[in-house]
Amino acid sequence: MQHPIEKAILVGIITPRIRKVIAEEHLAELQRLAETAGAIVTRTFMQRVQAFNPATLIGEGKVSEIKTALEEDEASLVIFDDDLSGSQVRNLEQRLPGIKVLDRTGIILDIFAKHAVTAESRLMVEVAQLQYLVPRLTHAWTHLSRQAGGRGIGMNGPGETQLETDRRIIHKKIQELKKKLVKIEDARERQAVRREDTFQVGIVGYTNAGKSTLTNRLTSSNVYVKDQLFATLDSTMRKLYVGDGKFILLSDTVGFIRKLPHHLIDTFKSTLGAASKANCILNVVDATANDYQEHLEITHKILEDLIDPKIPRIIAFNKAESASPERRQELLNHYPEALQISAKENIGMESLKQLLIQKMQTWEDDRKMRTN
Ligand SMILES: Nc1nc2c(ncn2[C@@H]2O[C@H](COP(=O)(O)OP(=O)(O)OP(=O)(O)O)[C@@H](O)[C@H]2O)c(=O)[nH]1
Ligand SMILES: [Mg+2]
Repeated sequence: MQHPIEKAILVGIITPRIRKVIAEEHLAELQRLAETAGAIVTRTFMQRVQAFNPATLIGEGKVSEIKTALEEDEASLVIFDDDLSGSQVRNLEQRLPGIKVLDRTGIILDIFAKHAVTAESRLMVEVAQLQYLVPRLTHAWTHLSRQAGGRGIGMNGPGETQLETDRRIIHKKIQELKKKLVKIEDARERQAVRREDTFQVGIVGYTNAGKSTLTNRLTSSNVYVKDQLFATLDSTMRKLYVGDGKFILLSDTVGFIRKLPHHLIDTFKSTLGAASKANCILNVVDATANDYQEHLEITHKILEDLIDPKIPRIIAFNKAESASPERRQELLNHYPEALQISAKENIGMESLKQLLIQKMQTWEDDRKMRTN
């Protein structure tokens, strides 16, 4: 599912529930996703709707408008911020001949495929891609069986048989890949057992918040940092030395994003497992993001299923040096416990380190109490 550099038009939707500034933020994020995937965005469209059009998601008039824009810009790709069903993709592709129609999930999968490095994350991406494909195949199937119509209900057209075979092959492939993943995960589990004596901190948060930069800053390491979405896909563990030859293990993991597809979360659960094994969660939040509250909510929601609510959490607002004084005051008012730091400018690192050491000591004391 890799695409060469292509010109793309983006489409966002404002429903009555969504405020305009937030919708714009969502579309700006989609633009970053598209660019990270290698597309050049020529225009963005935003449509206000009361309800989604089941056939094409957006209204027919808007589809025609987009068609003209695609021709003018010589663009070959249209990307929707909202997820499209298989039949919506097909309907849109019919109305926009020669144009590739993608949605947010499709783009995220492309980026994941580009950024996966280890055998494990490659396998996970492959599973997620196949799962994404299955419902789309179903619709192609309906389409083909209809073409074979006129032969009476219950008479299988050739298309139907072919598609059923395709679906079976895909399901079988998914099962095989999952088996391979289980083996890798078992090995990971065995390693995890060995680490039980060490205090572990899971660094989590929205993509591009600065998790890897912070990991590097705290541990003087060289984790890949880039101003793009999903720079990190594979978890890495780094040691933060805290004196007396003791260390804390920091794990830097894949970032979150709104509308992260469910099957992707499920598939990536094992990488996030690094966070689920953690004795403390460090949630890094971009203090400069206008929708930082939504970032916090999304992170919270994803972690809900993964992490014991009793595990202590620290919120660190990163990029504080670039946040406005009003924003910093707002953060202070609403999150008095949270730290304001700058991983890039090396601000607040000592306080953060002390706080982590404090959490480690509490954890050690609890353990001693339990074993005595
Ligand atoms: N202004 C500012 N920029 C920062 C700070 N920390 C990180 N950045 C920048 O933010 C961008 C993303 O940083 P990363 O460390 O890759 O972010 P991440 O959370 O690991 O992102 P993913 O791995 O993509 O989820 C990079 O361009 C960093 O240089 C900071 O304290 N201030
Ligand atoms: Mg990273």
